[in-house]
Amino acid sequence: MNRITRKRFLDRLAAGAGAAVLAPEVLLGLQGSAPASAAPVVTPTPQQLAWQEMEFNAFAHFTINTFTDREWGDGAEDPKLFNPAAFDARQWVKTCQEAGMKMIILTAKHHDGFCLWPTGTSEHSVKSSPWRGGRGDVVGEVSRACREGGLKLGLYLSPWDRHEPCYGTAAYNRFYLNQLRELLTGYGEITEIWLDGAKGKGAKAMEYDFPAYHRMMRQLQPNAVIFSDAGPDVRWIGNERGIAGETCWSMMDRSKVTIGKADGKYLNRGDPDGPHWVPGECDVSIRPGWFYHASQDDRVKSLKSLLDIYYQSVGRNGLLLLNVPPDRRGLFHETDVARLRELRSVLDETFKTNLAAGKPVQADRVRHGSPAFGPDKIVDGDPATYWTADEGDKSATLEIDLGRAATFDRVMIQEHIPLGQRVKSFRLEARETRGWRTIAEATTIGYKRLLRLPAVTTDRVRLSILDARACPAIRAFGLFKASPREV
Ligand code: FUL
Repeated sequence: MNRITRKRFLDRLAAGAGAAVLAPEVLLGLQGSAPASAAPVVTPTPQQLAWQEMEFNAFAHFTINTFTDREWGDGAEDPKLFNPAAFDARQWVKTCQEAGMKMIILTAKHHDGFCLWPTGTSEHSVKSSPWRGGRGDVVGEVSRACREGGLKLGLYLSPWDRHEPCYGTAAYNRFYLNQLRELLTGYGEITEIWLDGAKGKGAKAMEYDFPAYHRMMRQLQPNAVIFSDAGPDVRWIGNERGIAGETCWSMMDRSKVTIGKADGKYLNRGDPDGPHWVPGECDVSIRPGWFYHASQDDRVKSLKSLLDIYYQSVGRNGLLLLNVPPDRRGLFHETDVARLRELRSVLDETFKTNLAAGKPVQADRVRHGSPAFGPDKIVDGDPATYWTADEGDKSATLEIDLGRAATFDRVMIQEHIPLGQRVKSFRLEARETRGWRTIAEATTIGYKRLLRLPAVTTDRVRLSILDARACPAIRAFGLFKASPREV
């Protein structure tokens, strides 16, 4: 999205989004030209929209475990073990930027309790390590590098803490809040706060005061989105393979989910009737483990595997949070860096040319017959405009005239989600000499749906919305030919 269009888009979102019921007129500033929508549509906040637009972010699992070769530390580790020899947050940021990622989420504290910043709440931190003579601050260096490099910063602060002696008592909630306060006041803007629900079997019982945690987050970082199994802003997708449901709704019923005891299937699909907008985040590691292990240097995910994940996360209405664990030097490993570069260049090549861009489009219905909602809006490259139908229309057909035969094998469709997620099912057809042939049928679209198809050569494509929760609103449509390097 170019800068001006994006700004216009975000301004409109800020003006119109977040309400429970929105008619298309509201967002286009055409109030009064038609009655307001009565559709019970749940919509995102501007923060949730900006979050979803990021599409692809990095997770960085880095702590004492990096030096003990473990996935879960038990909290008894000697802080002196933490000593990255060549720590360079700018190398992380540069790698992420080149990969097209927009944010790094750092494990400020994992389950072992070791803090990557010089906290005043505990001695179990970088302060007690030999790194930078005990004066180092990983959170500080990563936040500075992110700001310099134009990336957003998110923080993971594990509620489960295996080191802190007061864990299991009410005092731990105060301890956790103090840690949160340090992190949310000391490092500038925090865009996402990641609340992991994990806890080992047999661990001490602890009643986390999530409402108090959330209150502090809202107060100190009102623009941050809060992640957990149950949101409130963004939800776990229900597996650690980075894969969203084939059907994936951004809505859910938060009251049906308990953090740490989530029903993975429910989270994976979302809930079309859910009263809350809580889009899915697909977390997965580029290696088998979340933390770096030299023994896994030859098990970095293949390009094919990363592409499969991309199409099943970003391409299924999710955000991809790909973990890239820094090594003992404090750097992203060369193999991971090379793989990310490869992934970016293949995706760029695949999605460089939209064969449908600017082509004539016809629709069997247009809201009020108004050009403001015309079908050309789905191929105009402007994220702020969209085609939509009249109130009560649950199906529609749009036909794209490519002018001459073109070959594609990737399809991209986006709903205009400031108006909520509406489409329940759709079909794609291609015109061939003997008539129309169905080339794909699928369910939800949401923010973005990507389809991989066997190559199709045609001069006309038809998109039929078969069913929707309310009149469909489509922002963008694209046809692409995959890079030959996609395997
Ligand atoms: C899990 C944790 O137990 C893993 O160590 C990792 O942090 C993953 C992202 O979440 O719940």
